[in-house]
Amino acid sequence: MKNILFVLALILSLSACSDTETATETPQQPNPSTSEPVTGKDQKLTAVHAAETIVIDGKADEAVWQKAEWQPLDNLWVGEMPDADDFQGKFKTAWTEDFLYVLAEIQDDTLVDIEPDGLLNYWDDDCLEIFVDADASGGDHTYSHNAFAYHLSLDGKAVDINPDSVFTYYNDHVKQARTQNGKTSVWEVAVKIYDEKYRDGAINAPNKLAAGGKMGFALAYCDNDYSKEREHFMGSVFIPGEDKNKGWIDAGVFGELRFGE
Ligand SMILES: [Ca+2]
Ligand SMILES: [Ca+2]
Ligand SMILES: [Ca+2]
Ligand SMILES: [Ca+2]
Repeated sequence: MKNILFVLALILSLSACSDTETATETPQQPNPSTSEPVTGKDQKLTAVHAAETIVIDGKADEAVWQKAEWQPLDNLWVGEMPDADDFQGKFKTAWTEDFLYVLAEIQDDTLVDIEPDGLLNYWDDDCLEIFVDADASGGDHTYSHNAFAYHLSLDGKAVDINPDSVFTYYNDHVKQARTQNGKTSVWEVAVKIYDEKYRDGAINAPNKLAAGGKMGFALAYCDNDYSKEREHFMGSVFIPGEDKNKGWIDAGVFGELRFGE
């Protein structure tokens, strides 16, 4: 009997030891070095409501632009990370009932417009790209109006792909002006917000925006200086995975933009 009790005591003691080891081997604290950057709709931005008229002239004279905060354009989507002389970008957003407004300040050492046809390889020219998903649905928008990806060219055009897979000017969706001082351009843009009900060639009414509402949104800049194809594509949101050039395909990678007070 003594032997049995001894064996039982030994088993209990070994079992306690084992539990202690397991507990110490399983850290409960998250490891900060493995945390991922904020991505997609986890990126929450707020556009400031503009009480006054915003004059689209490439000058941030309006009071709303003083109130709105700069957001960085610092996520690499294509190419190699540019140094500060090559590219730097930041932006602000505002809204009224009729428009989403974007103010972007871009520093780019060389401005190029090498594609003579504005509807061909337009992403290889320097251009600002505004992504909008009116209902924040996410999902594929490559050949639909589930979301829009407006490429704003240096000469003031706006291009996206229509549902028949044709590169198309949507100049009447966007009012834009760009001022330039040395290597710094300021783009001031008003975007009408259309949703998936938009029909090319028909008369379409843009959405009315309201406080508390939200949309999918991202901004990007295609920077080319000397190459046949663009050298870098820098975006406002982190896109996980190897292929980060997904904005023109998948509205699910956009951030979320709320219409604030
Ligand atoms: Ca202005
Ligand atoms: Ca550059
Ligand atoms: Ca949508
Ligand atoms: Ca450039």
